[in-house]
Amino acid sequence: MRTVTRLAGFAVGLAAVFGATYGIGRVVDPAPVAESQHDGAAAPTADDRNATADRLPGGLLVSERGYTLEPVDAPAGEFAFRIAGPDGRPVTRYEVAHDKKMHLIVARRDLSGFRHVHPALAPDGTWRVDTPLGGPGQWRAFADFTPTGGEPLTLGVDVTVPGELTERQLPAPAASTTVDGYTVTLTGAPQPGRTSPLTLTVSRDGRPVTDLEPYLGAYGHLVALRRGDLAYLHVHPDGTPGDGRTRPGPAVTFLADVPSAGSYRLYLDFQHGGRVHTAEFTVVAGAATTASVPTPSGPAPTGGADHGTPGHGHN
Ligand SMILES: [Cu+2]
Repeated sequence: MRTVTRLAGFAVGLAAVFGATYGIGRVVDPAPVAESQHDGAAAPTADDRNATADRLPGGLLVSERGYTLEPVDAPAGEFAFRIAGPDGRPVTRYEVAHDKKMHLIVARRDLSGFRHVHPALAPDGTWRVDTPLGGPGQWRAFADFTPTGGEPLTLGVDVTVPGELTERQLPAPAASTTVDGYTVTLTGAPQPGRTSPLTLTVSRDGRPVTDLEPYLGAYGHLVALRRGDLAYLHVHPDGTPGDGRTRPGPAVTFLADVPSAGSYRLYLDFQHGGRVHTAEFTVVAGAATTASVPTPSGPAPTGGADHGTPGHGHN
């Protein structure tokens, strides 16, 4: 039973990931805790520390590898921050990734209010943008960037917008959703611990959209946030415009690496008609390992892209 073996190994891996990320994610200021954990426990080697950092999903830490995300006081209606570098000074040199030097993603802790914006860099290293924070609540802001001479990083920080807030329930998993008159259908299911293809198919008025416009160097940009700690997941587009094989819709395929079972919210940005639209999905990874095991029926799943038909057992 290859599947059973894999699931068992998987559960052990999950415990490790959850143990690490949950402990950190629950603390107000994660960076010092991460350091004290490393310093306090049986003196891990530098290799151990690097290995741990490599396994952590992005966005859980406000400070990593010497770089720290520092919100800056800003006028009403504006959001501003800096990235302090290893020398303590604001970083002013960045590499372009996905068409931009800085991607700022925000979402409330209940996974509502997602926005993905691109701030402007001032010469002193301050990033400024019309605030994407859409009202009261506990927000998480993610800075996704590559400092010149460094590795890609996603740092995260909590931001509170005062006022009356209404916690929103996470919408139930669904195979399709609508946004701005478009219907977007998701096929594929993320499988913890391995790369899973997710395909999003865009239609409008019942007809496939075959003239998607490149956005951030791809026909779509997908961000996934994990419920509970808002781990920020890298989801890479499979193919780029102009590579001779990637078509401008209706289907856009991504390769997702989710680190654990659990619920995730997917946010697909795509451009059509000169405007960016965001379609949102709830997906549950590894449902069979946490819920009751579904009764086998029909042929065993073969894995991969043919998952994700409605009623696949994810709930
Ligand atoms: Cu971006």
